[in-house]
Amino acid sequence: ISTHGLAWFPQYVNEQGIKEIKEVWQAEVVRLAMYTAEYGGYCTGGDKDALKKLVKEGVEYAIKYDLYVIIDWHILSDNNPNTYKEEAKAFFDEMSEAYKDYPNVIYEICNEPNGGTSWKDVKSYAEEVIAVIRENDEDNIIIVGTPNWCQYVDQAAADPITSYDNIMYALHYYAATHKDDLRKKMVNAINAGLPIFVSEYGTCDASGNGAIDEKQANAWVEEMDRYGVSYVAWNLSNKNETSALINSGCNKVSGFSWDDLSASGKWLF
Ligand code: IDC
Repeated sequence: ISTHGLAWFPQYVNEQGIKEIKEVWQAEVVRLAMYTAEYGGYCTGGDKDALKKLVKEGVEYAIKYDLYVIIDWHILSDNNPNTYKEEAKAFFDEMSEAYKDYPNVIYEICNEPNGGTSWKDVKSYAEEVIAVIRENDEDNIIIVGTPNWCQYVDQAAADPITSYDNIMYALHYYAATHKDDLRKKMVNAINAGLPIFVSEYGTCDASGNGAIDEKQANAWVEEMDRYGVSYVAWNLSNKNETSALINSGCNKVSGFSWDDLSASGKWLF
């Protein structure tokens, strides 16, 4: 399960809620989504100390309850991860120094390159940020985003990062938008030897809204299970949008009942 943007929905990072992600939802991984460039983003006037504090609280609860936790540098409107590369290096230097001894922690260094950002650009960014992380933390998993909102895994498969180990590549889908073609890309990349992590998906369309496509959502899960691919649902919030797992009228931050869940929350549960 992924949080929504931590700057907007900080309340879901709470001990009981994270505990329930493990014990009630029976998820094995929680993703902490920290936007870099949107309103209140880490690199666009957001409160850096408050955001880092939230990330650290989330990580510590995840460690306590034996979950994997993804620290997600959530680029989106900044398009190209190189836009805030220096900030990313400083951020991951601090995080990897803090968590090098906890295999729970996974670093996702660029959510979704987009806007025509090439794999070459992503790869050069990744090699610089990975170098910083590996100075501190020699083996925790690092997830690298792929071009076109994490759909062009074929480009990464054709030219993977070879100078470091334990690197995975992100594929993201929204089931009402991305169907057979993207599933084929996933399978081809896996067959080419690329380790894929679906660090974000939705059952609705790519806007995070619109109708749920249950048939496609189930087809994705079947295919991911067939290949042992891990997957993380967008998003744990009560925002009034289809992808939010909690109903917009529910203000609880843990202890959700069946009726508190949205349709996508019910599907996931
Ligand atoms: C969406 C949120 C929405 C928010 C928007 C812009 O659901 O509430 O207003 O971001 O910040 C992604 C992105 C993810 C998107 C999601 C749905 O990683 O940030 O969240 N999506 O559009 N990629 C494909 C879809």
